[in-house]
Amino acid sequence: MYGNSRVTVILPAYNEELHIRKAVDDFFLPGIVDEVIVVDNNSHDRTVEQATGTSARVVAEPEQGYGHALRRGLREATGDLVILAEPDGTFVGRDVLKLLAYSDDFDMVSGTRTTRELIWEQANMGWFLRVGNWAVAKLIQILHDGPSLTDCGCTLRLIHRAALEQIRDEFTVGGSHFLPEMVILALKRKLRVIEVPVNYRGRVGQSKITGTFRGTLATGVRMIGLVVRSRVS
Ligand SMILES: Nc1nc2c(ncn2[C@@H]2O[C@H](COP(=O)(O)OP(=O)(O)OP(=O)(O)O)[C@@H](O)[C@H]2O)c(=O)[nH]1
Ligand SMILES: [Mg+2]
Repeated sequence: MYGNSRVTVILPAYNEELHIRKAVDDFFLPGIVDEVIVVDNNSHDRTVEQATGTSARVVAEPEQGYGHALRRGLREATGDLVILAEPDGTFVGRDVLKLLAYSDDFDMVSGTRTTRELIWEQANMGWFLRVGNWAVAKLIQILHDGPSLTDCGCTLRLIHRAALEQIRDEFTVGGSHFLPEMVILALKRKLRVIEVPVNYRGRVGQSKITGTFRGTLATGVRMIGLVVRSRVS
């Protein structure tokens, strides 16, 4: 509980057997986090087996895709404050506290991973990714009249249930460019959005989106297309 609010953490998982248990333990902050949901997205390793032995609730999302997995988690969450995270070791469980602190004043609190002081040495946040994430975030900020935005792809974020209910019927993206759609819908509804710097560490296990230059570029192009299209439509 945070004050009188129940807190849910969602962990989308596609072949994350190596770290899923540790991630659940790390995010289940005693006395604060009430529910952790692991969304298994057709993993063909031992992710489900590993997650089943934890205190998380495991749900299966058959529709493949980062966005589909997160949207399923958002539908399953029962908390008043809903947090998206990842079970790959890149985020730090205690950073949930940073999001919660700002949730007193904002409808949506997104982490940003482009703050140099919080990027760990092993993190996959080299020059290209850092500038790319920053640039697409600035495009969202400018085209959609947003607050200062410095990262378009940080999964770690919080949304109030009441805010989520205003936008969730309008989600359309099931792929890797889901997050910009979430922010743009929030801005269109005039929800109060802010970013806070969070730790970003090296990944455990194999990367599925930004592990290759090709994958990163494809996601970036999809994101820019969405940001521009949703401005003119
Ligand atoms: N790419 C991808 N990720 C999925 C899918 N379903 C669930 N996920 C999870 O979504 C999260 C994001 O994928 P990652 O491979 O970590 O991509 P990333 O965070 O951009 O990059 P790295 O953390 O550096 O690998 C992970 O927790 C995945 O397990 C899917 O179909 N595709
Ligand atoms: Mg990741």
